[in-house]
Amino acid sequence: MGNHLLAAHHDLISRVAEALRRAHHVAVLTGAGVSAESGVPTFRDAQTGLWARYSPEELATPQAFERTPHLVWAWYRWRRDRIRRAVPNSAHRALVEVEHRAPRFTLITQNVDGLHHRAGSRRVIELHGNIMRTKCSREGIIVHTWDEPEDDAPPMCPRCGAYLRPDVVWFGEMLPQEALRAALEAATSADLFFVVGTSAVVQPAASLPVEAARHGATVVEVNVEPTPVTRLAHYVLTGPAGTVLPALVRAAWPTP
Ligand code: BJW
Repeated sequence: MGNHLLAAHHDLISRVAEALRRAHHVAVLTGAGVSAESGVPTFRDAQTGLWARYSPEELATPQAFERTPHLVWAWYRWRRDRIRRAVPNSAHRALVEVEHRAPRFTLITQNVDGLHHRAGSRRVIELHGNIMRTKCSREGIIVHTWDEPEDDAPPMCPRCGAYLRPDVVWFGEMLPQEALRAALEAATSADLFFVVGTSAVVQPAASLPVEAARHGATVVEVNVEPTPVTRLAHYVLTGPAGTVLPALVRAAWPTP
């Protein structure tokens, strides 16, 4: 976002910054858009490159892994490579700053890329797992060391011989129950709830801002385009998270 756009936002940024300074419990829900400026592709924006012809619904399901394990494994291997090369951006870093400043802070992410942790966020609720962890597709046990086969075949579980898979949540699978409980508790107790870089169409994460608003939180959306959250948000900051969030932090806590 250019300076002229930030100028147009000035009044809005000041008001949200004031809310940020006064908040007792700030909760933030992030999605793929927060990592877009680190070069990690989002799910529902126009896909580019090798995987452009597949939708997430065709790859991120247990059925896809059963039908075409090589294809699904190759997709995750490709994504892990990109994520390893990516570095956290100014949006991730601004959220670390908010964690340091807010009396209580909860970061809830749908992202599996671990970039919030790498930026320095300490407590992160990962709703959809982590792409760098691997588990047995039969028993669900986390497997720490395994050999990457030369071809696209998924590696085998050293205990039972079933395929290994990434420890992420696919469509039709339950979210980690403790993570979901903690996210819901945060959404219903926060007084300020940010929704950053998510299309807000995937459940149950998409219900968190709705619950937050129902329980009295001020909801702030940061996104480059409208989403289903836009109509319930009290403030909508339109622009890239990597520009909007640092501007907000600077306005809330100006450095001398
Ligand atoms: C920027 C930006 C910049 C870009 N700055 N912004 C109730 C009703 C209807 C359906 C369901 C329901 N309950 C359950 C379902 C089914 C299903 C579901 O929700 N389907 C919908 C699609 C309709 N949900 C599930 O199956 C969930 N399980 C579940 O509920 O279990 C119980 C149950 C099972 C069965 C039946 C009923 C109940 C599991 C969902 C798991 C989602 N998994 C994935 C893959 C994870 C692994 C992996 O990474 O491969 O999670 S799918 C994918 O979507 C991934 C993401 O975390 C998730 C959300 O995507 P996100 O982050 O919002 O990304 P995008 O690309 O969609 O959006 C990017 C946004 O950024 C855009 O808005 C851009 O504008 C913006 N942007 N640049 C700011 N610089």
